[in-house]
Amino acid sequence: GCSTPPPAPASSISQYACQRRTTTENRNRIFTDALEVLAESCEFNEMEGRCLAFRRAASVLKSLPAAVQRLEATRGLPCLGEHTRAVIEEILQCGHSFEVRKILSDERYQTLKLFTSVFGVGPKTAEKWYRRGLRSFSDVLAEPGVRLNRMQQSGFLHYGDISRAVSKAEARALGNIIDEAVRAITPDAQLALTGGFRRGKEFGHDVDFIVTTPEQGREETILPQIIQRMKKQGILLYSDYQASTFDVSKLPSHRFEAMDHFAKCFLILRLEGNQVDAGLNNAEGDSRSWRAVRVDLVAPPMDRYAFALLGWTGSRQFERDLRRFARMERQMLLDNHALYHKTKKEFLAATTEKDIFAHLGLEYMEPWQRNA
Ligand code: TTP
Ligand code: MN
Ligand code: MN
Ligand code: MN
Repeated sequence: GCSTPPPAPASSISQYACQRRTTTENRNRIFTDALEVLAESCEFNEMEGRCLAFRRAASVLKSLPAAVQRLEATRGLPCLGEHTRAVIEEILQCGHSFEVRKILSDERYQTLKLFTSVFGVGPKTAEKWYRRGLRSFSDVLAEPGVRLNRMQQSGFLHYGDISRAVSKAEARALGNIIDEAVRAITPDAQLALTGGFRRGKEFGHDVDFIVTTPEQGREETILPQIIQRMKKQGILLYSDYQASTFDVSKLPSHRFEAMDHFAKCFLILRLEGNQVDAGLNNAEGDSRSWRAVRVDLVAPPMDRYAFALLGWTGSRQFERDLRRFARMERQMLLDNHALYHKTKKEFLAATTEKDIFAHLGLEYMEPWQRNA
């Protein structure tokens, strides 16, 4: 290149994702995809520190308004270490990273990636299967020593459908179905889309909803009722319901990245009106008018709604950095239930997400700016 681009105002970019506006438009995908492979490989090898470092670096690159075209453009950016810079430089020079290529062709990485792509199979189980010498789904399913739990059985049963991305149109259709159920059960309930689709993503791995009721305590019974209704409608393919273990007297929770205590369910639903003809490229001619979709529902009490909505909207990196920012910069503890001021020893109430950002002294970020 001949013309030198103006240097990025690197010093103005925060190390915290909650102080960067990150849309779904990622101009640095070539780099962030590579860094995410490195992060995942670290995760499989239980190197959490390095994993987080790669994820933070990828997140910074996602927030940039333009593609990185020269290594100098990354000077002054936060969270980019030596290793990340070397990967970026290699990609700039050769179009790919040799280290990433090596990981992608590694049998252990490929196998763990395959196994963890099954609903209900985490890194621990995947590792266990790998150490048994299992390398494929047919290996797993033929192994007498492997006992699949109910979730994993459904994961294998609906593998083709639930590993296929969910579109915005499909998310909308599911929203209508759930809204109808909620309306029929409790007309004054509040239902909202959350997760990746609330952030404006075009595709997702599931669809996330949050539901609450003005009547305190009523939210604890609404999920079992929704589940019952869907079962009667014949659209419930799998349901894992977890009753609330939320206890105000146990706040604040000090657990990092722990799941919240609200009533929730992880579902697989049958969605009618399949737009793709499944029979087209299928030797068995398995043409169906429906597909299976993963759906998550969470039901916090109304006075926790803003915290739950903020927590479930994500992205995961955005959430991590919100909590880290609260702890490191404000001496506060944030989780899906509450915001607690450690030195003042008091809870900060909130009815909207804007209240929480304001308590934290952060500029408000719209959901579509939280794709960190
Ligand atoms: P996901 O549905 O896993 O992720 P996503 O919607 O951002 O992206 P996609 O589904 O398209 O892959 O989680 C959404 C958010 O919900 C995420 O920030 C983590 C949060 N979450 C909780 O806070 N508690 C929970 O128990 C679960 C399951 C998720
Ligand atoms: Mn989701
Ligand atoms: Mn807890
Ligand atoms: Mn989810």
